[in-house]
Amino acid sequence: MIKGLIFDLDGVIVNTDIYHFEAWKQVASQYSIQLDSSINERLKGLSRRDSWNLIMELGNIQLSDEETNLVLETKNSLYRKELKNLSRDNILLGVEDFLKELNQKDFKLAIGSSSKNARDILHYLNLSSSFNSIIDGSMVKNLKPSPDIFIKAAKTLDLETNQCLVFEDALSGVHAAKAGGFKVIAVGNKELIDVADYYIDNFLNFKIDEYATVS
Ligand code: B16
Ligand code: MG
Repeated sequence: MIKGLIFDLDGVIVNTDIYHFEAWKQVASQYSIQLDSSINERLKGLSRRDSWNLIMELGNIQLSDEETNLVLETKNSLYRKELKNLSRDNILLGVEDFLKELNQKDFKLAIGSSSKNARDILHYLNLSSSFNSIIDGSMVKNLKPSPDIFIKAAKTLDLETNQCLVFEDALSGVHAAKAGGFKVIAVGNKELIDVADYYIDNFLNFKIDEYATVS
């Protein structure tokens, strides 16, 4: 019986994924690396450092640790500048009503995000109080595709894996959820239809009761 729902943040609750990509494009262009949208799909869900490692691999460059750290700081400050303009318009379709419904029905809710900015984002959007637990990229050692974030989220909800559903928009996140033994619903990314257990375009008309006994 499903009692808890674990949500990825970027790309599931809020459309910050476009801001990540814009910031990466700017940083990569400094090294003459051009990023296209197929690369963005591969970056989604990865930690900041893993994202940059992938970009360096694609651009066939290597940087010292010191310069890498500088790049990561620059990317984060470009990204955080964009976050200042976040408003409720950035919340994805159907999310607010769905969260309200789940809170009323006494489901336990968690965020399981690789982002170290997750708490700030939820605060800017006034959504923090909708969740019983927020697990972000600063709270576990191994980020997605490792299952640690989702396992920790389930633990803090005091639930077993098979009592939770995970919502994800990224391949790394779907792999993370599956590796942890969770049932996973892919949101808004049709490329995940074959790897996830279920697929939805968005949360409009999502009927939680239809999934209550899936595990
Ligand atoms: P930060 P999620 C992930 O968040 C993003 O999808 C990914 O693009 C980003 O690199 C990662 O967070 C780290 O974010 O730089 O803010 O720590 O999708 O797991 O909610
Ligand atoms: Mg995501």
